[in-house]
Amino acid sequence: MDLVYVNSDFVCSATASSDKSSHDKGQKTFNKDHHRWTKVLLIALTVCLLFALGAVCTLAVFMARTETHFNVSVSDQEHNATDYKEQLDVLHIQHQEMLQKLNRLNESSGCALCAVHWTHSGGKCYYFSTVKMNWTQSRDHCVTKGGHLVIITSKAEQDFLASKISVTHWIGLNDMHTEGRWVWVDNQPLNKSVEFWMKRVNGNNEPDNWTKNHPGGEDCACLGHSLGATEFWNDDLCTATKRFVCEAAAAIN
Ligand SMILES: [Ca+2]
Ligand SMILES: [Ca+2]
Repeated sequence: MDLVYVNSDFVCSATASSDKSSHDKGQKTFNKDHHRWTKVLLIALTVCLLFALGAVCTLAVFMARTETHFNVSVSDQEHNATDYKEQLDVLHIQHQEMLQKLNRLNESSGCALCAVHWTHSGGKCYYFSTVKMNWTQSRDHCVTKGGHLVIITSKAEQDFLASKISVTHWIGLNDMHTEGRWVWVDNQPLNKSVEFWMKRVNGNNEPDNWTKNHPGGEDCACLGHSLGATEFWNDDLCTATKRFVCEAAAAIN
């Protein structure tokens, strides 16, 4: 019986030993696979990181080049703008000098830069009427003379015209179609930076669209006021009769 038990122990021991050996082998296999997959994952992760790093570097280089290009471009534009402004200033000075020469030439030699009875100034010709007409008649009369009711585009022009008249004259400005929207006879809206409406100390400025004597208001502009001052603009009743100023291009301007 003891032999049987001994054999039985041996069998059990052998079986247990065999199971342990098998378990160790499985564990080793599992560890090997685990290490292999860990290595693969690490390699893959490293490759991804290298790609990401490469992309970041490429993006940084691209942005640096773009910024450099943008800065150079802005610098060029600023330089060009400065050049153009200087050239424009030079041209403006040359234009003014040429106009002064033309004025002197016209005054001294009687060269026909303008038609008879027209006065030359600043490359334009002006006709100061001696007869009175309402605004519409004045406008049409200027056209028949080859010009148009005067369009004032600068302080110099305003000063020149004001120096030439002693009574109010129609100019080519009206707000007939829309009250308060002043337009010149060439349909250009009044430039708010070049307007010379009469201002009064008491605040009763022009244009006032005065309706006391004429309910329809005042829709036509004139240089000077009927009360005397001629250096500023006033709005008046379009059917009133006044002298007027026509304008036309000079033969050389
Ligand atoms: Ca008006
Ligand atoms: Ca008025």
